[in-house]
Amino acid sequence: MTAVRTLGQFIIERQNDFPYAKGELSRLLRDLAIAAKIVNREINKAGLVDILGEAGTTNVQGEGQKKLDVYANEQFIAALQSGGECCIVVSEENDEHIYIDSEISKDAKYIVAIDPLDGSSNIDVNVGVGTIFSIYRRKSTDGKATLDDVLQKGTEQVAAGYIIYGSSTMLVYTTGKGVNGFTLDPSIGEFCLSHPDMAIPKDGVIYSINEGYYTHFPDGVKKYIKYCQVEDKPTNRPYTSRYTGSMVADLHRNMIKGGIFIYPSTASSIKGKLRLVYECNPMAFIIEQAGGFASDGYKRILELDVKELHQRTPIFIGSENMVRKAEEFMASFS
Ligand code: AHM
Ligand code: MG
Repeated sequence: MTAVRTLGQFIIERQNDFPYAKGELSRLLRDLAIAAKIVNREINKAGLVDILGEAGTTNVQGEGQKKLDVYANEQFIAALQSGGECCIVVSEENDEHIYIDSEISKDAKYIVAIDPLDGSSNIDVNVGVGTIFSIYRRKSTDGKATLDDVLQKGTEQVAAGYIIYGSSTMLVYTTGKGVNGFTLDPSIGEFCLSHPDMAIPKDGVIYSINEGYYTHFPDGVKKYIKYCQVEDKPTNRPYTSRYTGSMVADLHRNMIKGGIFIYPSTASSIKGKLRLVYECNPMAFIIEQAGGFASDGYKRILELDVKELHQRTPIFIGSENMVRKAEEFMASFS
């Protein structure tokens, strides 16, 4: 019989991968995993709104119900606050970065950027949603960490991960030494190693993009979509189109099966929709660690300059050969 390896055990085993490891990053990952379990519990109750009360109302126990994205944001921030390893949190839900000022976090070295509940419009229809996180080490060595500590390039990430609240709940993360996936076993309340050394196929047959905006896409993207749809046996075309509206779910599927996810610029939103710091950079780090690639259509996502907390970027991410092909179309037509 093979023994179960929990996330907690795995993190401790891998701690020595870091020359400066003192257990701080391990504790930080543990704190995020605890918050993920609490958020997971709440998401699983989401279908019971008729019994428990709608968000914004008071439930039968007299407790106020919160919108799940607000709830998730509070849980992750609270876990980071009480863990003591994080000095600044950047969240999709907050306009400004949040300083964690407490006695236990006065020597904290890590900055966490987080999208607490990505794809939250899917909650109402019981389709998978996710959490995305990215971890940096602060660069400044004394005083309070600053905005410059936050605005680091994606290549500077020390860890990144996502949690997918799907038909089962999984936590997938990297510390720059491959990607490992853990499935939550609700009966023991632990994330257990289920997907060691995840690798994305170099080629795939799935393309994921919101084709409803087709007429607003740049020509390079329009031509690439047409390329995906053309019959060509040697390259397994036409490809299959799959899009849930939840980036974590779409990328998780494409990582396992092989595929490309695109959120390009559109006529009304020239930088696209997705945010660099807490959506694109962490996903790019994970996908590259799994052997894939992420681009803004021309340049590697992880090397983009970060100027603002909520900066947006177009993204082409997934199986390397598919992303390179899409870049060729962008170079030729856009
Ligand atoms: P959110 O952070 O407000 O949930 O938005 C991000 C989500 C992604 O998960 C998803 O890929 C995209 O928005 C879907 O957008 P659209 O409905 O424009 O296709
Ligand atoms: Mg989001």
